[in-house]
Amino acid sequence: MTFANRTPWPDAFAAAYRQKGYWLGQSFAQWFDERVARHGERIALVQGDLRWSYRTFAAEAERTARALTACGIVPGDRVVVQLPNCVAFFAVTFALFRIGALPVFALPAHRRREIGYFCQHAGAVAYVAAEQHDGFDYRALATEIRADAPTLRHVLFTAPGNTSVALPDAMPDVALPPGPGAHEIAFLQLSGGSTGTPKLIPRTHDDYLYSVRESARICGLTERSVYLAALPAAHNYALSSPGSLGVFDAGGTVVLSDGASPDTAFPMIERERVTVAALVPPLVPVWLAAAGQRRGALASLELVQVGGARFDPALAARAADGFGAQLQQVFGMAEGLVNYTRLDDPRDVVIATQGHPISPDDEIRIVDDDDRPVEPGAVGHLLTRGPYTIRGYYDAAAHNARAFTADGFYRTGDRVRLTAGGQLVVEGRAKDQINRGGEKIPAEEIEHLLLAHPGVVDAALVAMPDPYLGERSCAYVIRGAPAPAAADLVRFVRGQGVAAYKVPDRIEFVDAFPKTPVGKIDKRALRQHIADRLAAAA
Ligand code: OOB
Repeated sequence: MTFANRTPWPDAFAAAYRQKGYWLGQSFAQWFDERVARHGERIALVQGDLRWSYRTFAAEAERTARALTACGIVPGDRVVVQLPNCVAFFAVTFALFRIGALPVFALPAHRRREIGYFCQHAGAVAYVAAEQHDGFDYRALATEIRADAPTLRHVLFTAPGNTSVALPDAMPDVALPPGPGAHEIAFLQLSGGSTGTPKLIPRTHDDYLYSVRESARICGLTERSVYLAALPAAHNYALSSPGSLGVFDAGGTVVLSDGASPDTAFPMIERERVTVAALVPPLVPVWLAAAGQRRGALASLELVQVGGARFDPALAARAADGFGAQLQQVFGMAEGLVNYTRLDDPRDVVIATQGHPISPDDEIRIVDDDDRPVEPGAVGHLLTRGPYTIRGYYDAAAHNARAFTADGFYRTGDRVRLTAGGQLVVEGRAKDQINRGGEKIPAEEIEHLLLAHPGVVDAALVAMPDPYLGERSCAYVIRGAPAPAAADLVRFVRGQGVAAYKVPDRIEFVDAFPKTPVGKIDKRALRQHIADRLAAAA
């Protein structure tokens, strides 16, 4: 099957990646069958008191694949999957892999605007969600998006408990299609984004499985590994770095948690003897404080990963000592490139760097504003190309021309430097995005929403420092008449149906914006302005 909307690797690169054994020509379904044959009776998934062996998992995925096929889902179809951390998420995902249909991995926090956009942009034929989760009614959301998503034929909900998707029983003679080729797109991941509309990331079976296998190896996973999935399971970090898929690669166990607070997570760690947990930086001080009070709760932990946002070295030093487990930093992106500190790296490397790439064939360039390499050790823009980094977003030709160099390097938008030892250190960001404790807010998307308000003349969203989340969002607004109050604008943005984490944390009214010499809004000056105000108030 060919996709007009993807940018494949050039033939010479693809051939080299195969020849070097990175791309094995194996689809997710074939890889999974191997795991099931090898680890059949081991426990793959734990959700509360429910335990699925690899064999049960495979049977559930197969049953779901037949039911989805009976519904008319065929290879190449896109299906928006928005589920909390539950076994149904894995049954549906692996059912779609088996069919060769493409999950579009939404996050539970996404709302009408995001989900509606994914359905339209991907031309999705189905949307799968839990009826209710975390006090939110996804049935109402489904009704709203249906009106504007002409391709959407099916809305499917999980049964109570989220252990399966409520589907009609398939006719016993429903035959499954032969399954996709390894070079085809397996799913669409979401980009954190910096533009007005989110971008979809096409990942192939070949490229993703390479990153999964290597991640599992780098993180030392074995069939003894017990991984706590406390961050959203569909996010690239929790899915593949090494995440649930890395655990399945090794034949270990994934323990599904409905949240990452110590109250929820610690009892599970204790009960299931969890060995690996993945955190974002804001959770670290909270976990350290709770660990101090509940000695022994984390005794089984061997590896604590921290990634997704800037991790303060002083906090990293506390984490290296405070968990009684090995610390690992993870600097990755859904577009591909993932860096890890290694388990045998010296302590200073683990504390003060974000590690080095998975693959010897991950190409790294650190450049100035004119794409010229910076001096060794200097800070510059990170560009990358390699065996699991995409060459283009899904159906986004104009954006791709900006987001990739002519020779196929992805412009990550991150500002980094390379240490003498070969590790990357993230120093900042050039992309117009706020990283709110690991959750990414594209500034332009929210500015666009603010500008839709009749009382807003202009708007600029910037990051403001926050002791807990690292960054929160502050919207600078020039008002017209009638002048809205800050609370009106917050309500207005929320009312347009965006994820709560994207709603501005603070609104500042000004008469004019500082401008750069070329006449653009000077966001650096705005960030400095709000940082100074917060410091003065503290
Ligand atoms: C992960 O993936 P995304 O796609 O949500 O976000 C990627 C961006 C990076 O470009 C960078 O700006 C930021 O998130 N980031 C970090 C970081 N890890 C990610 N910034 C500073 N320090 C870090 N350690 O966030 C993601 C994907 C796979 C594994 C881990 C994280």
